[in-house]
Amino acid sequence: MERSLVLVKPDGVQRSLVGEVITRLERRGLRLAGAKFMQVGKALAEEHYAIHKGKPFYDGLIAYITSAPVMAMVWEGPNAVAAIRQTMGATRPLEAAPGSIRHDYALEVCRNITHASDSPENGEQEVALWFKQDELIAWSRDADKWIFEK
Ligand code: IDP
Ligand code: MG
Repeated sequence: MERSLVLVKPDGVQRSLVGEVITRLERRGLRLAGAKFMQVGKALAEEHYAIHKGKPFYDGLIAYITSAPVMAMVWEGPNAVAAIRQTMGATRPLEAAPGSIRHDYALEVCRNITHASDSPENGEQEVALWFKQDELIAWSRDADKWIFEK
């Protein structure tokens, strides 16, 4: 079982796509483990995007993620990281597969609607950065046995 941080970034929230993102992840079979609607401060933004520090788009990226509220969530499931990134689509919307969120709702890389963790290790790290332990729910769904093999 893997976990991924998922953010509906400020453009997704402003464009009323929070429900759409949740719907797609729910329908895929992933299980929600935590969620909070929040305004991201500069410190969290800089820690979350530390790997991009020094890149030409870094300042714009920090400004973007702190510009308005985000919907922060944790989704889990078997191979959740790869499955979620597939549902989101490639970073650059014009390279995203048809049917993916970034293909269907975005045009520009700097307004690409969502964030999702890029490896199981980063999934755990990002979940720990964004959520306190008591903000996460360990639960099972009646449908789990019809979605997860074990
Ligand atoms: P990811 O969100 O698909 O994991 P990353 O390469 O980790 O993509 O980049 C983080 C975010 O930074 C992207 O989602 C996008 O919002 C922004 N970004 C990445 N590359 C560029 C760029 O070349 N120009 C502007 N923004 C970029
Ligand atoms: Mg990334």
